Amino acid sequence: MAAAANGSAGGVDTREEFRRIYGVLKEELLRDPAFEFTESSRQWIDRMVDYNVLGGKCNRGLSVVDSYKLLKGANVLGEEEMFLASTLGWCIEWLQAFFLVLDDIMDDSHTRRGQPCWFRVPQVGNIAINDGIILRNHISRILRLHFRGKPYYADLLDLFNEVEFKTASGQLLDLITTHEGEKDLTKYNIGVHRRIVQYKTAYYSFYLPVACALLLSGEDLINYGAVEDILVKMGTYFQVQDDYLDCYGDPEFIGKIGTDIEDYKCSWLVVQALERADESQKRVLFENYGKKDPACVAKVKNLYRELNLEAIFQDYENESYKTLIADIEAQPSIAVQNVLKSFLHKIYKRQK
Ligand code: DMA
Ligand code: MG
Ligand code: MG
Ligand code: MG
Repeated sequence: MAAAANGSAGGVDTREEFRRIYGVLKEELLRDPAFEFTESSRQWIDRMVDYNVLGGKCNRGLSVVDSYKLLKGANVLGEEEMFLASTLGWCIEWLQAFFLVLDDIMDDSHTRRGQPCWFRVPQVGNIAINDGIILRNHISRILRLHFRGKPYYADLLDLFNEVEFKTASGQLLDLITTHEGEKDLTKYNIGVHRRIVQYKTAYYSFYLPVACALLLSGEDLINYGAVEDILVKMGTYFQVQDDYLDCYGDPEFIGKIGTDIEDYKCSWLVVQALERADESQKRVLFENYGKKDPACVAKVKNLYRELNLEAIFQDYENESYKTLIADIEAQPSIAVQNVLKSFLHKIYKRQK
C-alpha cells in the first residue's frame, strides 16, 4: 500500500528522485567538454540554472514521468526509464525557465517564484538575455547526451523545435497585440485571446509533456491528433487561470506580482469585462487600462468587481472541467484517458 502510494503520480519518492536527477543533469552541463569553463563562468551557470530552473511547481516536468507510468500501466519505473522520463521532464522545465527569463523582461515584471525576476538581480540585467539563450541551448546539450542513440531522437528534436516555435509565435502575438497602433480595446475579444494563449502556453505546457511520454513509449505522434486537441484546450483553460490569478491571486502565494492591467494585456478578464460593460463602464476601461498609475489599476479592479468577474470565472472553470472530462471520456484508450485526467486534476481549481 505504502509503496503504491509513493510510486503514484507526483508521490514523495518520485519527486525526490526527479530532483536528484536535476543535480546529475546540471553537473553534466558544468562539465560540458564543448566549452572551456573558467571558474567564474562555471559559477555563473551554476547559480543561474539553480535560480531559474528550480523553485516552480514542476507540474510540466513531473507530468512526463506520471504520463509515462500511466501509459505503461506501471506504478514504478526501472532506474533507466525513470532517468530518461525525468530527463525529458527537466528539458521542459529548462524550456520554461528560458521562456520565463525573457518573458519577465518583456512584461517588465518584478517577481517570479517568490524572488526578484532574474534580470532584476544586481549584476545580471541584460546578461539575462544571453542566459535565456544558454538555457535554451542546455536542452539541446541534454538531449544530445542522453538520447542521440535512440530511434526517436529525430522526433524528439523536431517536437522541441516545433513547440518552441509555437510558443515564441504566441509570445509575439501577446506582445504585438498590446502595442499595435493606438491603444484600442475594441480589438480585444475572445478569439484574439484564444489564439494568443493557445500558442504561448498550451503547446509547451500541456502537449509537450504528454508528447514526450508518448515518444518514450515508442508511439508515433501522428496517431495522437485528438489527444493534442484536448491538451491544447486544457492549456487554454490553464492560461485563463493564469490571467485570473494575475489579478486575484495572492502575490505571496503565487510568487509573482500581476502586471497584466499595467501592461495592457489581452487578458481573459478584460475580454470578459468588455463583453459585459455598458458605455460608461467601457469609458472607465478605456481611460484606465494599460496605465502604471496604481489609482488607474484600482479603478479597473473595481470595475471587474462591479461586473462580477470572479463569479464568471468560477462558471467558466466548472464548464471547462465538464467539457474536458467529456472529451477525455470519448477517448478509446483507458491509459490515455488516465493520462489526460491526471493532468487535468493537477490544475483544476489551482490557487497558484
Ligand atoms: C506566459 O505568459 C507565457 C510564457 C511563454 C512564459 P504570461 O506573461 O502571462 O506568464 P506569467 O504570468 O507567468 O508572467
Ligand atoms: Mg509574464
Ligand atoms: Mg508574457
Ligand atoms: Mg500571466
